[in-house]
Amino acid sequence: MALSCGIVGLPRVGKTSLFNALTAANAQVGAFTSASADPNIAVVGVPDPRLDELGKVNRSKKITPTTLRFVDVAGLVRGSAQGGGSGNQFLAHIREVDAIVHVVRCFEDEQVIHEDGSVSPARDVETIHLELALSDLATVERRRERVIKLARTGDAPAKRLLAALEAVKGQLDEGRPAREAHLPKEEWALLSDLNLLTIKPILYVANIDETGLAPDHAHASALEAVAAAERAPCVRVCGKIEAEMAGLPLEERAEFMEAYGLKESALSQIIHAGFDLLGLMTFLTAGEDETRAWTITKGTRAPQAAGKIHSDLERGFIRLEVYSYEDWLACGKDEKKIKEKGLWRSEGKEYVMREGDVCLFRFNV
Ligand SMILES: Nc1nc2c(ncn2[C@@H]2O[C@H](COP(=O)(O)OP(=O)(O)O)[C@@H](O)[C@H]2O)c(=O)[nH]1
Ligand SMILES: [Mg+2]
Repeated sequence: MALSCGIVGLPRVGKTSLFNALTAANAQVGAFTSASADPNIAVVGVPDPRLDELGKVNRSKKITPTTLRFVDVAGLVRGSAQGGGSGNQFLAHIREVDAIVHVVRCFEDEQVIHEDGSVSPARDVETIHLELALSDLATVERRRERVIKLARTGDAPAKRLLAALEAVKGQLDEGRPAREAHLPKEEWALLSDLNLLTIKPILYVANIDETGLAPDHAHASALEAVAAAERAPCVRVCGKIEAEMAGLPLEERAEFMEAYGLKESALSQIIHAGFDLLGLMTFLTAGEDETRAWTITKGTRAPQAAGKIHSDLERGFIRLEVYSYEDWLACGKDEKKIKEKGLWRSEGKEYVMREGDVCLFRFNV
């Protein structure tokens, strides 16, 4: 399963522009479109120059990047939870995402109507937080209704679940995110199937225009302050410019970006911040059939990493033969030299995987 991100934000903040920039999918973008319930969904290959290099040298028939799935839903408006706008039914489409990408308008443009009449990142973030909390509150209350009778009969698991639900409800009632409830890990596990939105990690995206690149840009800085207070990452992205650019061939895109002073593409920034946020890393496999990138959680040991490729590799794990991509580059992309220098390692079951490991798993089933 690809890692998935749900894009949220008020209407006309640039969610779909960002989605298009990320996916080059050209979903409908509009200045006055009403909220449509159907989400845009795209699976995007994560660009990784290491794959291209390894693939070339290994004469690989196929190169397979790791992927990210983006879901772009309609904008939340103030009062969505009470059925304002088209309500918040569409949030169901992002209940199962791994992380939330919260897009906030930081650009001024009189042609594009703002839901609340002016650009104000901190206020907009509050609006969305509240709507997400209210949506979770409804979910929690529904579950509570169902479990409360059983809990009253003295059923122990039901009582435990009820207590956890009430702790979370206490936060949500105040408009606070569920994640701020003080619950032990085992209690959180009881709530996992609720797929609460306000426990998901958030990545903020300041949607800026060219002026937003200045470090002291007022709107972007305001959003960064909000994100910092929540210890959440925040990236600045020119959604519109990048969406326009998405249709261009790669070389022209680079020129375009340079002309605007953009250093890193939206996709690349979001991938970096997102991987960091979720504690993820990448290892690589290279060969004639396929060169491929694999996503794992930091701290994963060799057999479990092997299990990502195939369960047989985990079950029958013998050892991992591995070198680092950096060493491979330093050795002129020559595996023989890596071996000569003793950089071709053989690792056992306890080995903790490192970013950029190029791996060959030995197994026996
Ligand atoms: N001036 C300006 N307009 C933008 C920017 N980003 C998006 N827009 C425009 O804002 C409108 C709404 O964008 P859209 O991506 O559909 O917003 P969504 O409702 O959040 O999905 C469109 O007309 C976009 O072209 C930007 O950075 N600057
Ligand atoms: Mg949209």
